[in-house]
Amino acid sequence: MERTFIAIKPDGVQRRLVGEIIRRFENKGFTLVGLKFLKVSRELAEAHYDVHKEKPFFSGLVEFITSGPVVAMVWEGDGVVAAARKLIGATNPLVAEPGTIRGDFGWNIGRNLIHGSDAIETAQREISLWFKDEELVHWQPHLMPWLHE
Ligand code: D4T
Repeated sequence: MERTFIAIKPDGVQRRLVGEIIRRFENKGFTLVGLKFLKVSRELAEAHYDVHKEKPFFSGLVEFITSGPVVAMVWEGDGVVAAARKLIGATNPLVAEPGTIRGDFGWNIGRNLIHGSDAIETAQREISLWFKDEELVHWQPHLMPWLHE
């Protein structure tokens, strides 16, 4: 089953949006298989944003993600990687559609509330970076027949 990595960044936590964001993923029907609340180390932040290490905003990204607690999650379901990106909205909250998380709650690109893996391969890399295998929970959602034929 397809999985994606989602992180509620320090701005999402400070703004008390944890419940609202989790509710949106639950309502959509995806299954939560991993969840932790942590202060991110510089090492983890730099590894997570490795693809951006040459960009001018890299050091600001690392500073910000390590500045406060983060909620790290793994969600599961057919098509979850692309669907999560749709729930999250465009990188710049100013252009993110209303109805998306960034469109409804964000304003500035450096405070865009949430991260979601951008492809299946990225999701696999990010999940193994943030979670050990034994931290992911295999369970049978009893709602499944009502969500998926
Ligand atoms: P993340 O990775 O946080 O889910 O965001 P996106 O996938 O939507 O966008 P991204 O990888 O291009 O950017 C990562 C992160 O960097 C911030 N950022 C981005 C920034 O501060 N200034 C910029 O000019 C860009 C492009 C926002 C998200």
